Amino acid sequence: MAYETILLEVDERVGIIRLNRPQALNALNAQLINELNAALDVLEADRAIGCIILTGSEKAFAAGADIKAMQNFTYPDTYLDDYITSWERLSRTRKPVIAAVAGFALGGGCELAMMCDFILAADTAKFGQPEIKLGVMPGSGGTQRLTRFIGKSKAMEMCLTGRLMDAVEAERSGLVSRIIPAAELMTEALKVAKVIAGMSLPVAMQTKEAVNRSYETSLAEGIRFERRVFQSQFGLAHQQEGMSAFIEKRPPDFKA
Ligand code: CO8
Repeated sequence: MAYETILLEVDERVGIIRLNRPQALNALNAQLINELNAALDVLEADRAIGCIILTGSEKAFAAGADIKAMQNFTYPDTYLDDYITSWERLSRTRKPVIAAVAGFALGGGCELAMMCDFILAADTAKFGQPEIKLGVMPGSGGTQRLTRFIGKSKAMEMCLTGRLMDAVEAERSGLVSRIIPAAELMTEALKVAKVIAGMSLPVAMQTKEAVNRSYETSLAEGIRFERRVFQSQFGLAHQQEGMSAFIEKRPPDFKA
């Protein structure tokens, strides 16, 4: 498939998806989301890919849903077309996904970043849910994921006022895992992605699933799930390889 609004690149075992609508600060429209979803399908189907990076430009990860495209929607349009439900595809990705965020991650852009497994932020990153200023509220997880990540008080303030949060505040609040100087963002993101892609792919996918399970279930159920998956990993050749490599003082090779 030829992409017009994203760029897809592969570096060793890492798939890199770059949002690419520079004229609109990567504002998200139906074409971009369809292309993003198609690229995710391609990378998920390719067993040689162990980790995915989602990124934007230096100026914007994504400045939200495309306001010009949304302006004339009616309620029957949004309801009957189930508007933005297909935008959640990213959150169902089974392989690990890192968001590398520089510049604006606003509205749907912030929500897209939060659908990834963790966020590496450039020191230029700015996060926010400014939908309320447009007369709507967040529609793709902003009121839910942001609240779980940074707590009720701060999420409520951000969603009700639309104020932006800089990278330092985002790190302090637990929204991002680390801040990186903007010029080094992609080098560092790629380094981290290659570490993950060098692990056993099924174990990395199961680890992701188990961590995500903690948001959806009770502690006892979550621990039961973790225990069962952990036990099943003794059925993988990768468990033998990882433990033998440690004992033999050599790096493990999980490629097979
Ligand atoms: N939609 C459409 N176009 C946009 C958007 C957007 N969200 N953001 C920026 N642009 C366009 C501008 O219109 C401008 O185009 P033009 O040159 O043709 O006028 C161009 O990008 C550059 O933008 P600015 O001139 O405004 O650049 P500044 O550096 O002055 O300002 C800002 C940057 C602060 C980011 C500013 O552009 C802004 O406030 N943008 C809107 C942010 C916003 O309100 N986002 C929320 C949108 S609503 C939403 O996301 C609902 C979520 C739905 C779910 C999504 C699921 C994933």
